[in-house]
Amino acid sequence: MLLSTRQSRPQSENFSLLNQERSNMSTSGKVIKCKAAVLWGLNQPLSIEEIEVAPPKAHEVRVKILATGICRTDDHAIKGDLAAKFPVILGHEAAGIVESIGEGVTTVKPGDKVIPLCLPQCGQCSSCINPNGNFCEKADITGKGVLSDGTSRFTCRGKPVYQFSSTSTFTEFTVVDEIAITKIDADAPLEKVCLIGCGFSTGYGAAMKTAKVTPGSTCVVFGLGGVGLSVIMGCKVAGASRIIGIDINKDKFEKAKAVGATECINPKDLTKPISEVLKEMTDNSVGYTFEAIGRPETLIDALASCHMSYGTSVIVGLPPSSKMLTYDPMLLFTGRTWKGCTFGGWKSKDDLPILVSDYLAKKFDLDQLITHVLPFTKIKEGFDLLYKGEGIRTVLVM
Ligand code: PAD
Ligand code: ZN
Ligand code: ZN
Repeated sequence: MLLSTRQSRPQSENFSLLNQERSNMSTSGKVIKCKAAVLWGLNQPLSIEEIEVAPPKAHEVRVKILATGICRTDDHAIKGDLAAKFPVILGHEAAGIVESIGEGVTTVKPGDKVIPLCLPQCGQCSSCINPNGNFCEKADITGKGVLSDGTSRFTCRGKPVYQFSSTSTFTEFTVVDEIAITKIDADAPLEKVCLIGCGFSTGYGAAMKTAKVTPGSTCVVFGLGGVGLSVIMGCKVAGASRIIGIDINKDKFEKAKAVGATECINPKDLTKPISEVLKEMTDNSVGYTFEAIGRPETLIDALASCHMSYGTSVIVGLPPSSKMLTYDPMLLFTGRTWKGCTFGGWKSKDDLPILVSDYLAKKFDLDQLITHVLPFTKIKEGFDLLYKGEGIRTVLVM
C-alpha cells in the first residue's frame, strides 16, 4: 500500500521521502548541519554557508525544505525596502516535509508534506477570529526575525542568524512555529505547489477573494511578474471579460496573454496618463485595478484608473517601508474603493490545503508561472533572472 502511494510520486520525491524517514530517526532532537543561503547585511551577496539548525522547541516544527520559489519580497529585504534583521536567511515561498516536531504539536507530524506560512494563522487573534480578516497579529511585519519564543533556531560561524517572515526557506532545514505551517495533500508535487506558499495565492486571492471580481467585468493589472500573472489567472477564473496587463517590460506580454490577459500596454509607449488611456480604451468601464509592483506612483495610477464611482483598486505590491504617499482625496470622494491585500486575503493554515487540492483538481495551472528550475546552490543565478526580468518564478530545488 505504502509502496503504491510512493510509486505515484516523482522518483526524486520518493527518494527524498525515503531518505526523510530514515533521517528522522537519526536527526530528531539533534542539531542538524546543512546548507543555507545567508545574507550577512543589506545589499550583500547571498552566501551559501553551512549552518546549524536547532531542534524544534514546544509548538515548533522542523521542516526539510525541498523546493522554494524566489519572490520579489525577498529582494525587498536585500535592498532594505522591507525590514529584516541581519544576518538573516531569507525565502518564504516553499514546500517541504516535516522532519520532527516539538512538544504539543498536533496539526502536523514527521513525514507530512507541508507549506510554511509567511503569514501565520494563530486562530486566536482579532484578525483570525473574524471571518473577514487574515492578517494574523503574530505575523512578523516589523522584521523581528525570531520565532514566538523570541529566538531563532539558526546559527552560522558561531553567530545567531535571524529568520524571515515567520519562515526562512533558503535553507535545507528550517524551524517554524506550528501556527506558521500547514499540512497539504500527500500527492502534491512540492516543486510546483511551493508557489502556493506566496506568489500564486497572493495574486489569485487578490482577484477572487479581496476584489471579488464579477463576471463580465473589466480588470487592469499593473505589473506582470509572478504575482501580477496570478492576479490575471484569478480574474479569468472569476469570469472577467476584459483583462488588461500593464508592464514596462514588453517581454512579459506573451506570458500575460497566455494566462488570460486580453491585451497589454507598455506605459513607456504612452503620451497621456495611463488612467486616461484606460478610460478611453474601455469606454470608462474599469471595474477593478490591481497594483502588483510596489511603487508609490503606480499605486496612485492604479487607483485613478478604476471607475470613479464603482471602481475598486487593490494594493498587492509591497510599498517601500519608509515611503509616504500623496494623493488627491477626490479620487476616493467620488466613490472608488481602495483596498489592501496580504496573502490574497486567505486564512493561510485553513485555505492553503484547499488551494493545493484545487491545483491537483486542475482548477489552475502553476506551470505557466515557473520559468526556471535550478539547484538550490545556484540561488544567485535565480536572483539574476529576476533582476534581468527574465524569470517569472525560479524554483530552487534541494
Ligand atoms: P516581479 O518583480 O517579478 O514583478 C514586478 C513587475 O512589475 C515586473 O514585470 C516589472 O517589469 C514590472 N514593473 C516595474 N516597474 C513598473 C512600472 N513603473 N510600471 C509598470 N510595470 C512595472 O515581482 P513579483 O511579481 O514577485 O511581486 C510583485 C510585488 O508584489 C512585489 O512588490 C512583491 O513584494 C509584492 C508581494 N506582495 C505580497 C502580498 O502579500 N501583498 C505577496 C508577495 C509579493
Ligand atoms: Zn492570528
Ligand atoms: Zn512572496
